[in-house]
Amino acid sequence: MKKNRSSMKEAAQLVTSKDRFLVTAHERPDGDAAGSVLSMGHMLRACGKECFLFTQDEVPPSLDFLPGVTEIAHELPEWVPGSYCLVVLDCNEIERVGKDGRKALEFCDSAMILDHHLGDGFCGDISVPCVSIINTRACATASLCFDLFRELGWEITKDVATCIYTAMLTDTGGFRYSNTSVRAFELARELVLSGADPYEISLRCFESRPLSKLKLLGLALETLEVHYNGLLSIMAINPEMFEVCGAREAETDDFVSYARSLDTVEVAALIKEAKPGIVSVSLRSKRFVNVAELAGEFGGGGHFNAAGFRLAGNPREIKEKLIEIAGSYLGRKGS
Ligand SMILES: [Mn+2]
Repeated sequence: MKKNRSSMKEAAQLVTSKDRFLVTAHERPDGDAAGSVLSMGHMLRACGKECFLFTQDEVPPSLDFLPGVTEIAHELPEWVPGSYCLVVLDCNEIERVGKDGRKALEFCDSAMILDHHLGDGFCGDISVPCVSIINTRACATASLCFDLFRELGWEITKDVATCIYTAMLTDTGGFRYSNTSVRAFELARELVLSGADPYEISLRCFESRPLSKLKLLGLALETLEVHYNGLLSIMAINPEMFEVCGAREAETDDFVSYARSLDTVEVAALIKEAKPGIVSVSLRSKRFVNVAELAGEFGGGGHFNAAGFRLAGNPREIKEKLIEIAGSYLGRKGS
């Protein structure tokens, strides 16, 4: 049996059989990562299970309205190995959890992955029982959490609906991206019926930006450049810009969408040097370029239309290499 193709029923059986959970997601958590971890935590606790919520990095301030967000820890406690079920959400490689990912795995006697990114999962690499549901068609990992709760017959509370709705809203870019499916709308309807407030959540997600962020966006837009007749757009941010604006790294989460919004663009990139020598690149595409594959050439990954990678190096050199390699991807179908 291929371990990355478990059924929801198998996942439900694992959850039912365990009492203690360590729930985590990818480092630098976004709306889907945090929303998935919190919805899982709320549901497990409501069923009398013990759970420890962990993300390597802090949840961005823009998501501090999520119910229970302060209960997510960013350090692992000293534990006896082998007594928890590890739940990994919104990523499927243990390294994506962060530097403590391997340590988290040691605590556990079983594991479960729920994710919608491309990848095979780590079940094949570990010896403990492992359930893996990787569905790249799911609009958000939180929608898979929802399916699991349904399978278990658990009732969705207002807090859980708020966490899952936020995850879906952010991962679909406000129900605009290519993952915005019929199922996404059906699920959104159910979540609103369960108490999620669409207007309030959208205000918190999209219209509660700190001044520092808009100032930084202004500087970033000044750097916008295009290549290959406008098919490729690139924006860049350096440490001085963060300094001048008093902005934090997490505040740049959606900047690449401005580069993508240009009429001629197929591929957009944001090259961000938050700390000197550490370069994060966010990639987006509109139609035919698989940016997960493009990111893979630099050791990263993600989805067909949204991906990224992180490297130590010189941002100018990384940009030159990116322009060259992106050119070959655009040449396959571009003008
Ligand atoms: Mn996601």
